[in-house]
Amino acid sequence: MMKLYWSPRSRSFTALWLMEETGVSYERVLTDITTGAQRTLEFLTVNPMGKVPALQDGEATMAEAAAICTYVAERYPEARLAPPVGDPHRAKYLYWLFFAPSCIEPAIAQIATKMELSSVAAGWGDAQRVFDVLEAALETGPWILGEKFSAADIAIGSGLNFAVRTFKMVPSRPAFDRYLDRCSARPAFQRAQEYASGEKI
Ligand SMILES: N[C@@H](CCC(=O)N[C@@H](CS)C(=O)NCC(=O)O)C(=O)O
Repeated sequence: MMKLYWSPRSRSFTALWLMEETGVSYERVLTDITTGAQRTLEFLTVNPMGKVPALQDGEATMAEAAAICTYVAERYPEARLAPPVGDPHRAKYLYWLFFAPSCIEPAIAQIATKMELSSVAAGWGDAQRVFDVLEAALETGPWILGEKFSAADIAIGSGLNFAVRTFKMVPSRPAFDRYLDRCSARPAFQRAQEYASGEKI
């Protein structure tokens, strides 16, 4: 059984939502970052970065929420969270999975720190461009790839949810609201939120 190392009120939400979407049993290993549990030698062997979420699957260990989304979607193909190799949707699927940590995350950090950078040099351009591109992609819906929900929605949806709803750093837009309403209506999202909020361990 996979072990998911997680902490309430953290980016663990993405991996919790993912695991809940698979319908597969998994073990949640509480690694409370407010107590320093992420700095124990035992945890550092799972993720030397000392950050949650992290995953252990038998002898394999890994971290980084978007990488966990990619890995788990492939480990459980029956959950249909990834277009199979050869499916033309796979290109955009991988694009959006990488867009979450490569563009949404730094755009949020840029807003939080008011950091000024050349948009030509910054890999994500700038926050305005990131959220404009995302808005255009979500205009049609219902999901980032169109009709089919995928692990890319988990990576994108949780990043957008943090930016727009949890931390209110990014002003909402009608397409974001419609998309986030659809994400948060999913039972797996709601179960993950119970853990992520600290309501349930
Ligand atoms: N790039 C990582 C970021 C994970 C991350 O920053 N986790 C934070 C909580 S949101 C953490 O574990 N912080 C504990 C620490 O740095 O000591 C991912 O996307 O999974």
